[in-house]
Amino acid sequence: MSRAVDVPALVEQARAGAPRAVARLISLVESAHPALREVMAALMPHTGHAHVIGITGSPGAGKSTTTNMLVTQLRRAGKRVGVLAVDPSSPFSGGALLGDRIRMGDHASDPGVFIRSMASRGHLGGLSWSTPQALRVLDAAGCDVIIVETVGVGQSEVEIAGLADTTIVLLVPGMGDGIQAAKAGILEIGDVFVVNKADRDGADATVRDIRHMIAMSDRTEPGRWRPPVLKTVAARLEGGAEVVAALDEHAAWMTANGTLHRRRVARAVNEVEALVLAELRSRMGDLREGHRVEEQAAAVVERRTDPYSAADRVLAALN
Ligand SMILES: Nc1nc2c(ncn2[C@@H]2O[C@H](COP(=O)(O)OP(=O)(O)OP(=O)(O)O)[C@@H](O)[C@H]2O)c(=O)[nH]1
Ligand SMILES: [Mg+2]
Repeated sequence: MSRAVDVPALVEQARAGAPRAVARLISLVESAHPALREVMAALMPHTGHAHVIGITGSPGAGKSTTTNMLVTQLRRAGKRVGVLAVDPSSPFSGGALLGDRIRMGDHASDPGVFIRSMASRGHLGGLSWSTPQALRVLDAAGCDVIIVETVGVGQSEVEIAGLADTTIVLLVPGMGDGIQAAKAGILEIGDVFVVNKADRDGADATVRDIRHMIAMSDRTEPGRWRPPVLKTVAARLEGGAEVVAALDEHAAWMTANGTLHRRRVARAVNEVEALVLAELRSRMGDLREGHRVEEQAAAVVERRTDPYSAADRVLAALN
């Protein structure tokens, strides 16, 4: 099933910014291709530059429209931008993203913008290892900023936040949102809060609500980042400059005090653990297929051994 991959050539083309090579590398990630080990090793020296931004918010809040606005803004500043749309609920990329593709149409032919989608269901711990790898591809391709947006339903917002350097929490006017935000723990994960659809009634009240909740939380403690709360009308590209300024400020703050490094280590912990668990599960499957577990289980039932000793033997066989 897996075609032979000329990894050094692909990596070189991706580094030169060839969109097809970038797309191909991301589909290798999506399909958990065996060549990934070599791909990641080759990419590593060329990564670490991109500022990874996660956008989270309830369905329809304007994540895609805001992404489009931010890309416009970042392009004006001459930045090279990657957009990674992750669909954790689907094993297939494509269809579900059509709407988003159209909304990103402004940038579809801009060589300074990479827009890629990726499905991650069906991999064990899929999101936790596949997203960092896709981000690494875009990073090595020279992106200054990468925006990660989730699509589809049921995504874990907190999980997405764990994959980004800076997390934007997108809200829309309306009292309910503030309360929902607190409930969902969104207050804790946001580095920049954006009240989008500020052309609607109640935007200022929602801004006040969120500011109030931040003021009441432990996020005002000395030494912590105090998240700004901004207003946008993404559909009319209004407020994008302020959001980008806040993102830059957050990046500078994180770099200066070591937060960026700590966050990235925490992210790599998840990635490495996910790879270890996937490997263990795969070896466990092999043992099971060879009836090694069954042999031990039978010994337990026949009282020739106890379950702990049986587990010890299985563990020894995993190595
Ligand atoms: N009035 C108004 N509408 C907006 C604004 N921004 C986005 N919209 C509209 O809100 C709708 C949803 O926007 P999207 O960007 O698709 O929202 P999303 O969060 O990506 O949605 P999902 O990916 O489906 O969760 C679209 O019809 C947008 O045109 C805004 O600032 N004002
Ligand atoms: Mg969307």
